[in-house]
Amino acid sequence: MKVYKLSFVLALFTAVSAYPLSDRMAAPEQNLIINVDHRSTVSLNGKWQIIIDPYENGYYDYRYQPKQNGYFKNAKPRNKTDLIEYDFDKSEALNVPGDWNSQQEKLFFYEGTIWYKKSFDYQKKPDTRVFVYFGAANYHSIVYLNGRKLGEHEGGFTPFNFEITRLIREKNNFLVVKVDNKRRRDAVPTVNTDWWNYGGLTRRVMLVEVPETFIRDYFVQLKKGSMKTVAGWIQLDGNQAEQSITVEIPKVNVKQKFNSTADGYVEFEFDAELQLWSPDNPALYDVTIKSQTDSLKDLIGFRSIETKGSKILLNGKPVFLRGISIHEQAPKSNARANSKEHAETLLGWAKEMNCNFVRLAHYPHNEYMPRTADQLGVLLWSEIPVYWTILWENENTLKNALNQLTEMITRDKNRASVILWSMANETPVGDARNEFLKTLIERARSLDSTRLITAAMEKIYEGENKPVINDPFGRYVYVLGCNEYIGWYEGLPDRCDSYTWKTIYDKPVIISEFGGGALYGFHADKDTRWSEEYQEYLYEKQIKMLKKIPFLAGTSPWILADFMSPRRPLPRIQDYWNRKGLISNKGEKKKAFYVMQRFYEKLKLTEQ
Ligand code: GCB
Repeated sequence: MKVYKLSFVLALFTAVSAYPLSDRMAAPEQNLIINVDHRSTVSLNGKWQIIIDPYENGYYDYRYQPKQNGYFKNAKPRNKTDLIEYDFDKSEALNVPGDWNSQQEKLFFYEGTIWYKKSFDYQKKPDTRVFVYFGAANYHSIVYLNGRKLGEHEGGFTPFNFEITRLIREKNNFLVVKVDNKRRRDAVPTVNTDWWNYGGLTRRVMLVEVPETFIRDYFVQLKKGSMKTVAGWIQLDGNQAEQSITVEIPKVNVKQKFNSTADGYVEFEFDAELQLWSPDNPALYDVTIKSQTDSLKDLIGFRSIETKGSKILLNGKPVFLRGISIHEQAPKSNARANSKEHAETLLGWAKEMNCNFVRLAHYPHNEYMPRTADQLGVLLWSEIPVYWTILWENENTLKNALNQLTEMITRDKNRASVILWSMANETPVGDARNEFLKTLIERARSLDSTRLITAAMEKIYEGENKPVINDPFGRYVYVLGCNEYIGWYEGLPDRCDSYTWKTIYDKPVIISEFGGGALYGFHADKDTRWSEEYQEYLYEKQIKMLKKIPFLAGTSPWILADFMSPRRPLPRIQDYWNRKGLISNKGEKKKAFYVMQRFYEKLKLTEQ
């Protein structure tokens, strides 16, 4: 890694936010390069050789101490007497990007370490820095190039990169990654979730080539509360920190000049006559940032998002979020989604249902999702996997959650589609939890003051059939998410008839989950669990109830498509699929899909 002057390093920190230095030092995201799609890159996708290593023999010796000569050395016998008990080049291969579980039957339930190795040659370019970039690896990774450790990363759903300018050579590079998806009680998420623990290099891997001093990060959005003032900042990375920088939006004749400080940082603000981005008009502008040493393009939409009482205002006008929740499950497949095509299919299905909103559950999805949502005009909720039973009092757990939050916001903060950052899902009420989540909110606000902050919470009952939203954490969010399963985990669908909802907050509420399971093609009467008719009836009853909630600002039922989960073993019905999808794992639409489609169509018409 490049060594910078201390003042420069400190300045990088100030550019991001005001959290304790010790904390920042530990955070690998300080180096995160954004907008890799518009950079010069070399793909490392494709076949990688692997070694399955359940005992971590390639890492620990027989005294359980880290080895000097682990598998990351990619060693070969030098003579016929040499003892080397592994050989990447004779080992099997897996596709990257891709989870390992869906690629080999023997890895279907596997949780542990797999070593990945990719060999490659590289044409060095003058005055160019090179980074190796991972879209995501689940869950914990240690990365080595040519036998040298580059660093580690924890968290399965956010990108990370390491500089390799000095280590990379023209011939025979070998990049080795130890990926471990063992669940841990102190991790984020913890041991218990309702989705498949897909392991491996689940997203793309590439080399990113940048000039010696480059534009590493920037924020270009409308200023909070404004519909014409663009405000933001730019962060250079490299030794030539003081530069003149321009921000150009050619379509509206914007060409603004600024000078970065000795820290390579500049804040700016200017007015522009912009068409505002919205689901009906997803206007995107070519924005180019040019420094003396670098130039980088992005495609950015401009919109405002606020709340007023129980309303969400998009560009100053109330908007009802006609949503659906989505897991990162590849369409018609038992694999994790990881491509543009997957994003287009999933968001295309949502649009077909007349949605203008999607909840990306329960972790940051791959970058194709927000980029495609920007293009298609879909509003997004994006969240981190602070789910159910996190260790609230564990300092490292908090650091880890903060880091994942930071990486999510760093990557996606220029996407107009993203309107909500969500801190947590269905977490138990308590002081330690509140403190933990408040720290997350502070971090989110310090990184991005323009978006709304939410969390999916639960209701309690004031009396039979009188649910009330009163989670004390509700005080700290802008929008309240509430998950409920009336008619599925709680009574039968008719129960919805008698419910009257209350909230103690004057804030918008999104019913961020409701639903029930149905096996596509299983037909019976509406009282028969798992039938499409039961699910259809449940949705009809839910909709009737939801229409009576005066403070409702949106809905994102559970869920667009069936998704894999080890919690769902019921033979011939579930077979390890959560069947609450409105679309089956083969892409077939269930009856309830059309119930939502009609409901949203009517809402859409009344809006116009
Ligand atoms: C929930 C969780 C979600 C589950 C869902 C279910 O409340 O937030 O992750 O998958 O219920 O299907 O039970």
